[in-house]
Amino acid sequence: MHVYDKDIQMSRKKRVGMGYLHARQQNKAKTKSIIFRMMRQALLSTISGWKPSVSSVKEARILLVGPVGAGKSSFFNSINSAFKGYVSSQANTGTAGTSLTTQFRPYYIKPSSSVTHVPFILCDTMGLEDGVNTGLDVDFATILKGHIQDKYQFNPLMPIQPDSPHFHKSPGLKDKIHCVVFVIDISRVKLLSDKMIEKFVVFRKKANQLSIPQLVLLTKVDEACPLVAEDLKNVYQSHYINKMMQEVSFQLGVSLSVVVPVKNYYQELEIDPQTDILLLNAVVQMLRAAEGYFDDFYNPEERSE
Ligand SMILES: Nc1nc2c(ncn2[C@@H]2O[C@H](COP(=O)(O)OP(=O)(O)OP(=O)(O)O)[C@@H](O)[C@H]2O)c(=O)[nH]1
Ligand SMILES: [Mg+2]
Repeated sequence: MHVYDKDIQMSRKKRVGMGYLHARQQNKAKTKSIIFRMMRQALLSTISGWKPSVSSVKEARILLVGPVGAGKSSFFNSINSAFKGYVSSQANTGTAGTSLTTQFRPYYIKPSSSVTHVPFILCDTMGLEDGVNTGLDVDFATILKGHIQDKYQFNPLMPIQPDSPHFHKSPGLKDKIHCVVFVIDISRVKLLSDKMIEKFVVFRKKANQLSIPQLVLLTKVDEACPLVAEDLKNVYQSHYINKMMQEVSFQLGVSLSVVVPVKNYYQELEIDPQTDILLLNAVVQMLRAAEGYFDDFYNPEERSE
């Protein structure tokens, strides 16, 4: 055989080998993608099948609070996107020095063809600032008790007045907050000022007094760790993410089991099943926490406080 033919034969062998490997990798990626889609669908079904154990309440009201720019509004947009099946941006997001969100905004998520019932409302709020009272600071307890209605404009100079058109005089159990979520940018956990931590401690005390369960949502995990930016499935293996989860649990005095990492949609044009899985898992944790709140009302008649 001519040397030249041999070369061709070798390269053919190589090519076949490489082709085989390539096909195997493609199959693996396909299987992975199918599994992620199934997991995403299972989470959507779990959420839409969830019902509060108190019949007078149809949806869990989840309150998002946290520093300016932490990703509260983006979290609502991301969850809305996960339910819609495409990236949507109903709430305004971005950076503006002070809080971009200045109103109290309870957001409903519309059912779609794949999800017939969405049993929660995400309540977006104004961002907290170091030392400065942004308005939410004075209205926090009033929100928890269900007195504040959609589109209330926070006022740092004074709390909501009972004669305000946004003041609900006699809220029922369905109007109260059933779970508080502290939203924090994971890269800023180490940079939280004493004043901000003090605010969280005060908020936690108020929520505890009303027996409202709390969760900590750590956002922007993609920015915090290159391994996670490369592949979101590394989120629970990342040493840095783990360290920050422990740090925030210590700083705020919450158990590690209520600290949930997520990545929001912030620049993507299409949804991604892996991002959805983290986001929807956060919602499942929130509903489980809210369930703890409703357990207090199980069997006996609804209590008004
Ligand atoms: N890389 C990355 N950026 C994010 C993520 N979530 C939010 N962002 C960005 O962070 C910035 C602030 O996000 P917002 O959702 O507006 O934050 P917010 O907490 O509502 O801010 P205020 O309403 O001003 O208090 C935006 O520019 C977002 O694009 C995330 O998970 N990863
Ligand atoms: Mg906002």
